[in-house]
Amino acid sequence: MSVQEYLDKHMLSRKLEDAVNAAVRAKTPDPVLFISNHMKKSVQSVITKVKARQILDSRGIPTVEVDLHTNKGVFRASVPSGDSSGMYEAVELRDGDKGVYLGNGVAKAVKNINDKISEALVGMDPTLQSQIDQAMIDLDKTEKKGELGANAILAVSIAACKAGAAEKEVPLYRHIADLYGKVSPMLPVPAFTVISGGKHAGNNLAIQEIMILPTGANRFVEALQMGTETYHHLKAVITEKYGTHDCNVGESGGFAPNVSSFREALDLVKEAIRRAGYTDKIQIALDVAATNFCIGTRYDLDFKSPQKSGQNFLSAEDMVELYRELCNDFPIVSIEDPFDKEDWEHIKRFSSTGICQVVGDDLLMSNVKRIERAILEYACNALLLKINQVGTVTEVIEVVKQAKEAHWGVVTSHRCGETIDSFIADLSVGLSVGQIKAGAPCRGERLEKYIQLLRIEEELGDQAVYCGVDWKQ
Ligand code: 2PG
Ligand code: MG
Repeated sequence: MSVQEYLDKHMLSRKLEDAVNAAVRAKTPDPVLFISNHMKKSVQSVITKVKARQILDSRGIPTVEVDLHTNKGVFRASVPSGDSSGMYEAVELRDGDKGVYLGNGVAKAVKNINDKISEALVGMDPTLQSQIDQAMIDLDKTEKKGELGANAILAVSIAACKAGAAEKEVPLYRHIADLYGKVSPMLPVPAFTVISGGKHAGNNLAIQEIMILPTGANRFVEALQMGTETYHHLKAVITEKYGTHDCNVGESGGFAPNVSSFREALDLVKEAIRRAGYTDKIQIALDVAATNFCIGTRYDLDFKSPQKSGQNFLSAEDMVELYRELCNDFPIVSIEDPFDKEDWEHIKRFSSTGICQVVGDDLLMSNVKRIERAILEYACNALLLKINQVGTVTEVIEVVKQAKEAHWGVVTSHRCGETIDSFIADLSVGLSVGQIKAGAPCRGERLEKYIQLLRIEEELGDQAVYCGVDWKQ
């Protein structure tokens, strides 16, 4: 090919001339940079390669990280993983070879990305999120993404979403809002985990998480300050009462004092809020994760204490009464998984009291059919959204729509095994969900989400709206 033929084939003379003219019109002080950006924009972005690797989550358990390459850049994402898992959620593919990472390796999921998914997506436009997600769903062919692994699919889906935002030159939350079909991003109220128990900590407390919600803040930056100050006051309260060894923390950073009852733990939190000066401005949420200590139809609140386990059971009726009393004595506004995940009868009964927001996590497993049933039966009134139980960004958006159409609250959630990916922060702003729980205001993998929310608030400036008292959205 001659030089002239090459120039003609790529219409280089015309494109260069256009770029030069644009630079002159803009009177830019740096024309070379302007021209190079102008030329770059005129090229459509396509996925050129998807490369995955096995990394570790915050618990030291393998998970998937992916680099999605386009002709314009490299976009990275990783997926979290949790303790609770069930038959209705998307399948997390693990190798099962007990000799390697105790069976938790994700080499198969990584290989699926590097071979099959990469091949299927090369050449696609990263702004077309639903087409990318559908291509992976089609390739997988199973109902719960068990062939390729939801951990493989979600990592790629998030990375593509980041690439799509970059191609549009908009912040990630804005791109997500566009995908959802709405335009008013809002900063969610954070639910900071301050006390950990259940499967997340080695103390005797049955309940998994006690969280604080700075609903009385005016801005997210203020909410972060209020939550963090209270967290530190709580450390002092625990130290005074039990000594420093009870300030060890659980998997998502909440303190794990060796308290023996819900009430004892809540008293500590109430006192910390008082000392911080935020009574009436900070409210409390619980994740009971009651499935973990439901034996038959009864609840063993001492399930982690070898001497007492199996001796003191509460019936579901007793649990309803307990919640009623606690909501009366403490500023509790939300309770997640108050009963076993199959105890539809009592969660319905409890929700009908209207005492507080009732969040379905293990109950729903972010599964469309379970959510549908819960909506029809008025079983709960908020969704705990765990994106790795869903598997693609497009389906996550659909699930949020489903919950919002039923006028439910939505809580975007971290998992106990987290990475430093802050995608859920942008997701919660872009979808205006109103609530996010991402652990304590400490530990890098938790903070990354909260700090991303700070950055977003700063970037939105005067346009930033913090949900605050409207946290239920
Ligand atoms: C939960 C989550 C997050 P896990 O139950 O809400 O705290 O825990 O990731 O262990 O399922
Ligand atoms: Mg939960």
